[in-house]
Amino acid sequence: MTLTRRAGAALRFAIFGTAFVCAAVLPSPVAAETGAEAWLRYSALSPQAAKTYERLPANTVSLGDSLVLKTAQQELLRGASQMLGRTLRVRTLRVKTSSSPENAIVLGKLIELQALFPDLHPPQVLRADGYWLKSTKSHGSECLVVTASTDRGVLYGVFALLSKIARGESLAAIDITAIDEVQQPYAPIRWVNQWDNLDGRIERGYGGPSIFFADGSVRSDLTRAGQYARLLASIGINGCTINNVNAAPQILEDSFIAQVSRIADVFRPWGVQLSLSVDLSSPKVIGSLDTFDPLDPRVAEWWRKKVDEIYRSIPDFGGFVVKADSEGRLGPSTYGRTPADAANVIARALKPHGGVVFYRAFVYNHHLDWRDLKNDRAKAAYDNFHPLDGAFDDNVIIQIKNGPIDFQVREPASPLFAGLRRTNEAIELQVTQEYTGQQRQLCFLVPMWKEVLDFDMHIEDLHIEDMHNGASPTPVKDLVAGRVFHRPTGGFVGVANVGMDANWLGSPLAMANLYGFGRLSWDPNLTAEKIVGEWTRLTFGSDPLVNQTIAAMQLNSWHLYESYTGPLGAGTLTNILGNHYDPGPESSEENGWGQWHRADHIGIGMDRTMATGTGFISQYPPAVQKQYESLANCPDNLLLFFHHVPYTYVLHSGKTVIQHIYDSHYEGADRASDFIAQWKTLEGHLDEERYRDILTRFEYQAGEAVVWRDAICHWIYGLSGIPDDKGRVGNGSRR
Ligand code: GCV
Repeated sequence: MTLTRRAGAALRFAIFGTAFVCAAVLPSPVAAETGAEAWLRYSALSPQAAKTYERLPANTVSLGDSLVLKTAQQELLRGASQMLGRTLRVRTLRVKTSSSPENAIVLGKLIELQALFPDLHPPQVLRADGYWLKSTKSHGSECLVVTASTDRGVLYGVFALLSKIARGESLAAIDITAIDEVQQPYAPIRWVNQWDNLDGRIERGYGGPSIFFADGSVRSDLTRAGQYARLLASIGINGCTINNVNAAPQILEDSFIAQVSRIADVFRPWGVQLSLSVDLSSPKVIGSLDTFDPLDPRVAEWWRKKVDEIYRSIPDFGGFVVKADSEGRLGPSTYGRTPADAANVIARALKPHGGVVFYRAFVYNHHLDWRDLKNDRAKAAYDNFHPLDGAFDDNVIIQIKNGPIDFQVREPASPLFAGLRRTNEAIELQVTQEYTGQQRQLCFLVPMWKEVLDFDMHIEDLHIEDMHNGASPTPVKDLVAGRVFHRPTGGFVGVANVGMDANWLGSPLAMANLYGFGRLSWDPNLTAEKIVGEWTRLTFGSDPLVNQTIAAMQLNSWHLYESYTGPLGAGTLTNILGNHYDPGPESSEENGWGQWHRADHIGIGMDRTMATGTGFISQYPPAVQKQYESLANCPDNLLLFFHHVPYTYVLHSGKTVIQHIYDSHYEGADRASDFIAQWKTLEGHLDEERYRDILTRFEYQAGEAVVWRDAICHWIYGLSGIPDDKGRVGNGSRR
């Protein structure tokens, strides 16, 4: 195999058949199913299935020696060894005058590869992080090329190849004489946020203590942090913010930055950039300034020096996340400044290094007067950020929660997605199930996220700058929410909150949400069915009964959880002043937090109409306003989010609101108990550890659904005085 190098030097390369074989230390196969391996179990294929891959080349060559490429090759060796029982031979590349053909899996950046295979031209431009899996022949040798424009893209390509093998994709798809697949990420920003505190606790974390911090310092053993980076890389996530958005200013102290750089070191081999949440008052609290006014030149200088110092320790540092003027955190309002003033001063410090600022749109007043029916927390993000559209520097990204309140079990898409046209945006999705069962109950969130990502905002005359090459704006017809970015820098942020628990999130089934977040960030056009199918196969193996049963349970779980915790868009009716988990509908009212459902003796729901309510609906484009403003057009599942109606109001379904609430709670509790029977059909079809663990969870969930059913039905009957038609609730109830 000979070639001419593009650079012009007439060097000739060949793969040496005699080059050394790397004595890679490969981990032993998964022993006990603790869930630690998540979707990267790489369990051994049956001999018959392994045979399907026998034409996979026996050698591997890496064109380059970067850390990430080395990781990619090690991962390939590990996967081939565990799944196929094959030890790939690692070949080195040397300059040679004559060719020595060798079948190989060749890893490397396209620019390097084209020197080796001059005829190799991808069918489309490979954008950053995108990859190309291509079979090719050269001088009689069969090669499978995994290439990309960046080393990180090559790593993603290796993970994709291994995932295909683990999922047993058909021979046609993996036939090295036929494979030709380009995958490109939809957006450049694919990050997770961890809400870890420096003392080791995690805000809204349900999977054990922090993998990064303990007792006010960075952990000495960062093994788990490295393993986490591997999991993230395997689903295309390229950034991780390691500390709580309610940030301790100490994170920016010199001594702490030195500690944090150790975490960056374990992320780096996996192409995961580290970033930090920062407190805007840091220049005053840990600096020696008497102000943190973003327009004060001393404050700008403080940020500049601090950022320079960080990059000296962490050259690939990603940037900052800012939560300000929110839930008691200080912000630019202290000095009468805007979020743009605050974001830009930090962005300008980061700009020379290529860093970005994620400024959260979660800015609201939690001391609203609940007696004023015109007040509405849902309006806050749009009210605060829409007027600033275009005022943010180009390395600022506004991070917007999927809905206008706060990760409730059902919310409409945030109108801010259509309200920022000249500003970078990222959608913030919550993987950790704060309001959706806290990993103790099953709630697969991909179907919920899809509803937002696919929601048509009805903007017809929009021009969007091409995300990836900065080309001139292209017109788009329909704007879906949260995934049509108007500017080149945009994407997805997931609040993950994994912890030290062996299975990361506290429940093996909850990991479908982390997997799903990564897959949607890569390609939001994937269906929930496809994603759950992949995840189940990777996590539980190939038994069709196991796959069908678990996938169906996951796909039904969000609607089920909604049915007994927050029907008709009323919110979760949970204890918002306490654990955000137990039923507590009274806790939403008569306080300033603004998670109101306005239930009284006559009716229930927030009137957010333009005609008589808070006017929130006016923040949407006209066609969406039309959909939500009128009772006739408003979908039942968001009715109480947008309208206050009497309990006797008749839904599109033909039921009254009160009867729907009774029925959905009783049906929900019954269906939760059906989960037990469905799970029991899997006994003997999967490992005992996970079978038992998950069974216990479903038994618990069935009990919790009854607790919710009784609490909400009792509460609403007490308010309305209207008994259940079916005699289950109210005077003379038969149950
Ligand atoms: C990190 C909700 C949560 C808070 C969280 C906040 C946020 O209010 O309950 O724990 O704070 O969202 O997203 O900033």
